[in-house]
Amino acid sequence: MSSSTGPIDFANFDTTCTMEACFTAFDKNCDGKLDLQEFGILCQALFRNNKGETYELQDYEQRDIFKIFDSNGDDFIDKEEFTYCWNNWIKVIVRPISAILIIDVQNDFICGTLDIRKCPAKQNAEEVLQPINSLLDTIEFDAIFYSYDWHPSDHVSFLDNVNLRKLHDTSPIKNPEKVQMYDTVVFDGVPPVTQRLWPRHCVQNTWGSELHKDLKVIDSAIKIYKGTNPEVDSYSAFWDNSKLTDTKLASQLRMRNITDVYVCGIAYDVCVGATAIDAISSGFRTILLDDCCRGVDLLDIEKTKNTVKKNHGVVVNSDRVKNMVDGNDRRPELGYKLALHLKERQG
Ligand code: VGL
Ligand code: ZN
Repeated sequence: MSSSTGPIDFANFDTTCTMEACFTAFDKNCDGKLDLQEFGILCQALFRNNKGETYELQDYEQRDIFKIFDSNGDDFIDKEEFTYCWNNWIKVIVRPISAILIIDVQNDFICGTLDIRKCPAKQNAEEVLQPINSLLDTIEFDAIFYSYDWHPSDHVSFLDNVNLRKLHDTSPIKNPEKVQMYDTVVFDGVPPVTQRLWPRHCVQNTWGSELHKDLKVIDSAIKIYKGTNPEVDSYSAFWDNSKLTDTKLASQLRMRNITDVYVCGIAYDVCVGATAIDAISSGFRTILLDDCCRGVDLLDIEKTKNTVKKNHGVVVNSDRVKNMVDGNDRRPELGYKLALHLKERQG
């Protein structure tokens, strides 16, 4: 990171930055259009944080973004192209609309039947409560969602239900007597279903499926229930594992014009990870809150973070959220991903 001051301060967006003023400020040679170099200077002013540090945007990323907004391909961004860039890209980066998704902060994962302290990483899920509550206390999110793992009693993921269904020929374990906790099997069906087996947990309307009593619950928040189909598990709060049914979370977010999604909760490498990946593929700028998550397996937690980063999401601690929500800490990864998404939408 280097420190330099741009000609336009996006931190004072509402008072000093009109589209016209911005275009003029970056059109250094006053030819009525922006070339790649002028656009690069704009990017430097855009991708900065509250400490005045500029984030590095790779040259290829800058070129990719430039090409996306140079829709007629003449190597300049003219006024008309800039209008589109301003409304769909710059405005989102400087004035994001933010939602927080609080994933499965339920008794069973913290102190019940699937207490993750007993899982390989031996993490204590209770530790997510304080940082999540603190975020809810200090930050005005535009929308708040709580997801519930919400299983019927005969759910396919419960080890003690393994005898309710036939194992498929391709199952790594074919004898139901031999199947153990956390094993992965394949159940018969069209198509066959791959399933990891967990202790009975989060059964609908039981104490185990309630949110932890110390979790702050905002009245106006929206609740998302998943894993309700007995035959299909659902790690992500967007889609079940077979992508058969969506929970309406994506449409709820779009209805509210949400651009940025902050994901936290339990379990980091299972439901939180699956939700973050689906958030990215659904076109939301996605931020994973590292200190607000606890998980099952350390290696899988590492893989989750790497997958999110590889797909242009960001992984941060919760102390960075305030400035990001306020548009005062603007990450190039999220800007790059948004540009790619806009290109996809244009076809
Ligand atoms: C979860 C295992 C089984 C989770 C749900 O919420 O991460 N993990 N069902
Ligand atoms: Zn479950």
